[in-house]
Amino acid sequence: MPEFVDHSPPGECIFCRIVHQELPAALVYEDALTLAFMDIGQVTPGHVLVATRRHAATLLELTPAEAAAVMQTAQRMAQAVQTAFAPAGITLLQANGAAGGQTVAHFHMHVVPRHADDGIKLSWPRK
Ligand code: DGP
Repeated sequence: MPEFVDHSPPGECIFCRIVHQELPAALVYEDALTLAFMDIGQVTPGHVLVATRRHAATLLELTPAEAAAVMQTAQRMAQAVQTAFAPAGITLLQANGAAGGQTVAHFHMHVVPRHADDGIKLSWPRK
């Protein structure tokens, strides 16, 4: 069982509201299963979120087709940010559950353009 439970009342998930155009967002891509829009926080310029069109809280709830579509859209967005922002690198980040760092309970993947001096520190234990 996933440890993360989506407690959003029906219709009040913020990303569902973006999907249904009830909330404004800078939409940059959409297809049958996914959409991509600019993250409101912009960790670095060009920071994009890839979300499922259907409400699913975490990776564990995606269909195989949705999981494949998310990665295809993430690659498209990575190509787009590479062209538009010429980053030195690109980080994909996808959090599941509060303990995994997820704050919005609607599946999404971050596509973050990276630069050597961007100040982002990914803390990851390395041996
Ligand atoms: P995470 O912490 O991985 O669940 O990422 C959630 C992201 O969602 C966070 O980077 C900020 C972004 N976000 C939250 N609310 C909104 C919103 O209303 N619009 C947009 N575009 N992004 C949002």
